[in-house]
Parts: sequence; structure tokens; C-alpha cells
Amino acid sequence: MTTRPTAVVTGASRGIGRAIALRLAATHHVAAVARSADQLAALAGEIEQAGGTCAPVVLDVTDGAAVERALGGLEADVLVNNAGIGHLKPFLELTPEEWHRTIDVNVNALFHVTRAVLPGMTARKRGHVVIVGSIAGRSAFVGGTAYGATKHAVMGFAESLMLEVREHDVKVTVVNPGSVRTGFGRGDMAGKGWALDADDVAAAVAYAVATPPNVLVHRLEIRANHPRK
Ligand code: NJP
Repeated sequence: MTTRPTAVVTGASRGIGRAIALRLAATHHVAAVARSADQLAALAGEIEQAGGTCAPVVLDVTDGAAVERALGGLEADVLVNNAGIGHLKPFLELTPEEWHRTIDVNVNALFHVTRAVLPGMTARKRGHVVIVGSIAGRSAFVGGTAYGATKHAVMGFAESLMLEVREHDVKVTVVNPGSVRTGFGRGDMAGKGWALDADDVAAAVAYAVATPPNVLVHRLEIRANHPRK
């Protein structure tokens, strides 16, 4: 058993979630959630090499019953809802499956995971829910109908939840990045040398999590400086 506080991080197998897991592992036991068992095992190995602890949780966050079985009742101090997908294409090219899948992963899974973990936080009067949104939750772009709709939903969800649970000493923070060099979306982010690194976003999450109990950082927007089109 670990004596460290526990941080649950979804989408921890790669990209921003993996960077967040590595950052939080300096201070927290990490429950690393994703579908890719091999990548989670590699993450756990890296965290343990560095002296931390990590429990892989192989899970599809869109499966509400499986989420409740895996995460319900877990004593989490921090929950980072980071798992997300983006089918970035013109509306008329979007298939119904892509539309529904985007809503399932980016919005419905936010409900499943938060619903499983939050009751313990409000009961203990301690906890922090971090949500990785996007600047697409504020600004529109061509090809962003499905993705932008979900990230706008994230903003409404996050602010409403913050107002509901802060009186239980539970914080809610939404972190909205610009372009980040990961395999996200069409997979072309990796070539964007000017874009943010996943660890730049992880540092912002670690900052929000480390604030003292009387301070609530609710919203952070992190952009690349000198972006190229
Ligand atoms: O994406 P990527 P990022 N069940 O593709 C997991 C937001 N964002 O790190 O299941 C469980 O490298 C998947 O795991 P696996 C974005 O909207 C990004 O860039 O093993 N997990 C993987 O770990 C998203 O919310 C940019 O496939 C599921 C992870 O999600 C967050 O940042 C800009 C899952 C995706 O890793 C992380 O994105 C921005 C499921 N059903 C916002 N489906 C950017 N990169 O430019 C997916 O504004 N995952």
C-alpha cells in the first residue's frame, strides 16, 4: 500500500496524459487509465524506475459499467480527465460513427469517470478534478464541428461542476491547450515543431494541483508562442 495521495489519469498511455502521469508521479501514486495495456505497462515501469508507483487500469472509458467496476470507490485525491479524440474534418465528411464516438469519449466518458470518483472526494471533503479541454472549447475552426462541440460541452460541464463542489472542498480545473505535439487527431501534430510539448501541458496541470487549499485555479489556457499556420 502506498502512503502517497492517489491521482487517476485517463488517457495515460501516450501524449498529454502520459506526461501528466509522469509529472504527478513525483508526488502521487498514479492510477493510469487507457485501453493500451502495453503502453500502460511501459509507463508504470518508467515511473517505478524513478522511485514512484503506478497501477495500470486497462479500461475503455466509454463503457460506463466497466468504469464503475474499475474506479468506483477508489480513494482518489486527484482525477485528471484527459482521454480524448478528435475527428477533425468538414461536417459533411463526418460519419455518424465518428460523431457519436467523439461525443462518447470526450463528453459521455467525462460523466462516467467523474461519477465513479467524485462521491469519495465530496464525502472526504478533499479532491481535485482536472479536465483537459481545448482552446476549441472557446474558438471555432474549419473541421471542428464534432470536436469543438464536445470541447464547448467540457467548458460548461467544468464550470458548473466547480460551482457545485467547491463548498465540499473539491476543486475543478479545466486546462485548455492549443496545439500540442502528440499523435492526436489526424496524427499530423508530431511534425509541428512550433507546437507545445506534452510536458508543457503537464506542468500546468501539476501547478494547478499543487496550489494551496484556499486557492482554486479554475481555468488555464496554454498556447504555443510564435505559432506557424
Ligand atoms: O492525444 P493522444 P493527446 N478509453 O491521441 C486515450 C486534448 N487536446 O494526448 O485507449 C480510454 O496522444 C488514449 O489511450 P488508448 C485532447 O482533446 C490535445 O494529444 O490507449 N482511453 C490516449 O492515451 C484530449 O482530451 C491537443 O488509445 C482512451 C489518449 O486518450 C487530450 O488533450 C490540443 C479512449 C489520447 O492520446 C489528450 O490528447 C488540444 C477510450 N475510449 C486539446 N480513447 C493536441 N494534441 O494538439 C482515447 O487543444 N483514449
